[in-house]
Amino acid sequence: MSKGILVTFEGVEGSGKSTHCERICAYLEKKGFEVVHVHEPGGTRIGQQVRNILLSGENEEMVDRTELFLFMASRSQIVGELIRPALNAGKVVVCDRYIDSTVTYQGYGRGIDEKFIKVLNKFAVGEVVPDLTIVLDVETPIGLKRAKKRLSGEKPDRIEKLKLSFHQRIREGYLALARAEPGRVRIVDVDRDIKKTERAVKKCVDRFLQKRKPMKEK
Ligand code: T5A
Repeated sequence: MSKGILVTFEGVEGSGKSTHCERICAYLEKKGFEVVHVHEPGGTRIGQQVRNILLSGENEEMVDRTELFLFMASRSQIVGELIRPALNAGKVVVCDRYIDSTVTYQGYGRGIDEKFIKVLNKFAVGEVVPDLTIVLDVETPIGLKRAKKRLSGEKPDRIEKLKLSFHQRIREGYLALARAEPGRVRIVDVDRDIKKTERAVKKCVDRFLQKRKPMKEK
C-alpha cells in the first residue's frame, strides 16, 4: 500500500489548474512535505511524445478510440515511471489532470461509454487512485477565453479547438462526478480573484490533511 498522497486537479480549459497546482505545491513544500508535480498528458519522455501526437493540430483525422488509447498510454507510463514510485516513497504527488479527464473529455465529450473508460483507467493505473481531486469550476466560456489569452498568438491545440458545446459537456461531467463521489471530488469555485481561489484551494487541501493520519515529512 502506498504511503504517499495523490492529489489531482481537474477542470475545463483555462480553469487555472496549472496556476493552482504550482501554488499548492509551494504551499505543501513549505509545510514540509516532499512534493512531486506532474501533468497529463505527458510528464515523461515517452508521455511527451504521446502528448505531441494527441494535441497536434495536424492530427485532425484522429478517431475517438485512438485518442482514448493514447491518453491511457501516456497515463500508464507516468504512473509506472513517476507517480507510483513517488507514492511508495511517501511523497505527495500533485497531478494536473488524471483519470477524471478521460471520463469527462472522452466520456461526456466524445460519447464513449463511461463504464468502459473506467475499466481502462483501472487497467492503466491499478491501485493508484487519487486521494483528493479538486475540480476548479469556472463557466466554460470564461475558461476558454483565459486559455486563449494565455496562448498569445499560438494556435489552439486539437482539443481546445472543439466547439463550446463540447467543452460545456465537460463541465457538466465534472459536476456529475463531484455529485457521485463527494468524498474524493471537491469543487472549488474559481473566483475572478486568483488569490481568493488560491485560499479556497488551500482550505480544501488543509481539511483533507487534517482528516488524514500523519505522514512522512521531509
Ligand atoms: N485531455 C486530457 C483529454 O481529453 N483526456 C485526458 O484524459 C486528459 C488527461 C490537455 C488537453 O487534453 C485533454 C484536456 C486538454 O484539452 P493542456 O495543454 O495540458 O491540454 O491544457 P489544460 O490541461 O487544458 O490546461 P490549460 O493550460 O488550458 O489551462 P489551466 O491549466 O486550467 O489554466 P492556467 O493555470 O494555465 O490558467 C489560464 C489563465 O487563467 C489565469 C492564469 O493566470 C492564466 O493566464 N487564471 C485566472 N484568471 C483569473 N482568475 C483566476 N482565479 C485565475 N486562475 C488562473
